[in-house]
Amino acid sequence: MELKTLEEHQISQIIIEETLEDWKSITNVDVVIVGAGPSGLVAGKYAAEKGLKTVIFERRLSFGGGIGGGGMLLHKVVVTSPADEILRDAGCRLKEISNGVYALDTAEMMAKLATATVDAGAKIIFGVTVEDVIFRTDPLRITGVVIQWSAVHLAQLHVDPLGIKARAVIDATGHDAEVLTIVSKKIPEFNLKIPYEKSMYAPLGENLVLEKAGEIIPGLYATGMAVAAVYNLPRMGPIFSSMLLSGKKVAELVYEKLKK
Ligand code: 48H
Repeated sequence: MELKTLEEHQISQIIIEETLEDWKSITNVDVVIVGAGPSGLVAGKYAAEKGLKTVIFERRLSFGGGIGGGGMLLHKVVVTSPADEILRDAGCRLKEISNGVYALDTAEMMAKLATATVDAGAKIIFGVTVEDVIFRTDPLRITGVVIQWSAVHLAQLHVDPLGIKARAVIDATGHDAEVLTIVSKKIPEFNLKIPYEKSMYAPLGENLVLEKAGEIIPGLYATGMAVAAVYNLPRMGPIFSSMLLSGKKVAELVYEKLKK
């Protein structure tokens, strides 16, 4: 077997040209999703399946968000019906514990959800932090996000960011609801207050996160734990049904809005 080799600069050229081709298209999209945790991945999968041009910006160099940590680092996750359908749709194998109650490995859930999202056509970009939003007035609305390399943030360098245009932005940043928090601090005209989540009450938290997931202010949606932060809803611990179902719900709401 003869191994094909490349000169170092040829490797660099391929990376630079291929990356730039993607980035040209990423600067103006239908949907920006902030965070590649469970809710963001599911939102990305269903938005892309509907034909929406979708990009997920993830601060870290991996996907899955809080899935990998399971419950106190134990490598199983619990989901209940009908959220199991989303996981089956992504090819996950579930163990039925009792009627409508399932468990699966954290690694399988992360890997297969991400594969399904990528296969649906969503782009996941690692190492990018959303640090601000873009807005317009008349009517007042969110029209995009402001991004920076996470490494620049970590090094605390003063580097100006880039702006990305999006017809819809989804905050899937988890407990801190980072995008919504930025809006609450920087654009008082939206009159948005973020009370953050309540203490644990799993059944109530699961139901309310699913019920309240949606468009919070024009152009900006919340899914997953970000919903709990906006409405002061109880946390639910390591059960992921409402994370998955709220991701799907938000993707469908965005599609309904954008197709008009
Ligand atoms: C780019 C960012 C930014 C940013 C954050 O925390 P996540 O897993 O979020 P969810 O809501 O999909 O799932 C929550 C779940 O994991 C969980 O914590 C539960 C169910 N807790 C219940 C309880 O009681 O504790 O993922 C968020 C992702 C992460 O990967 C972050 O790195 C990323 O978003 N992120 N990416 N720019 N500004 N902020």
